[in-house]
Amino acid sequence: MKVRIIEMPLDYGASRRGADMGPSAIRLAGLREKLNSLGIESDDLYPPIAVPPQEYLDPAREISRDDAKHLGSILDACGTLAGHVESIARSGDFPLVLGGDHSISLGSLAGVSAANADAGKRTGVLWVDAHGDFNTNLTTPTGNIHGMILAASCGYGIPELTGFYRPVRKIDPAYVCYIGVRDLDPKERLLMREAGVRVYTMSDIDRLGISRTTSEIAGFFDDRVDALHVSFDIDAIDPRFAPGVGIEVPGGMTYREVLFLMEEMSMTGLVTSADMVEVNPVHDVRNVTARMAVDLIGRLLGETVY
Ligand SMILES: [Mn+2]
Repeated sequence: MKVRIIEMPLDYGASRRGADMGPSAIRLAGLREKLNSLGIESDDLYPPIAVPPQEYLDPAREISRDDAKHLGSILDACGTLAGHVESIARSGDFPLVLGGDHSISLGSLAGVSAANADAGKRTGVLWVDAHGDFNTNLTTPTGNIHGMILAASCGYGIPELTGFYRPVRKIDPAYVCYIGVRDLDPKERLLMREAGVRVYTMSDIDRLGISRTTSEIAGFFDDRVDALHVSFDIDAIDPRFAPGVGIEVPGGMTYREVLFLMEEMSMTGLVTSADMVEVNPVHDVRNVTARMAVDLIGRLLGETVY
């Protein structure tokens, strides 16, 4: 297996600017060196996907509505991403997508689900996030597409998003599990309940402990799916540890807990693709958050201390 790194410098799915610098920060924090040290073969997509900064978006492509901001530009960029991710997944390699805000996962999920579905594999999704990202145009308080991506991938929302790439539902919500959740919008929570996703909130981690929580999550996927996509929003970590994020929500997972989570997910043997998103260097301190992202990727790909 080879890890194929794709950089997605896109930040217009969010209100706070700066996540477009996430891929550079993660690269400079030593991602390639980490993979080399683990003996993992890897490459970077070159030339990278061209994602114009917000100031240079093409007005002719820029469908934008108040309830789905920068829709046209996000669909364009994610369409290119989905094609790359699909072909990597089909070849049996590991697509690793570096965001960017969480809207890029529209492309990752479309790509992996297309490849897996054609191979007769059920795709599970572990959404590591402070947020639900399960709004639609009707429930969103902001119109920011990064808050709608998982709902859209599960078939909820405007047809431009739900029918993106292929006119089918990408992910069965019965194969979706969250961890780290602590900030949901009221109508978003109702839709998550209706969809039937599994959720481990911060209170669940407090109640069960991280060890039992992760073993339940491993069992959840082991019973249900053939391939697991891990979508890691760095804001799942408490902002005391990871200040360089899109939306800081206090009361998050500790650095130790997320490292442990990634180790345990690696040990399931199910993980075949991943995103690392919402690293925001504008708000970071000496690139510490990007360095955490590198360590998390290492653990997810099999690194252990001893
Ligand atoms: Mn997110």
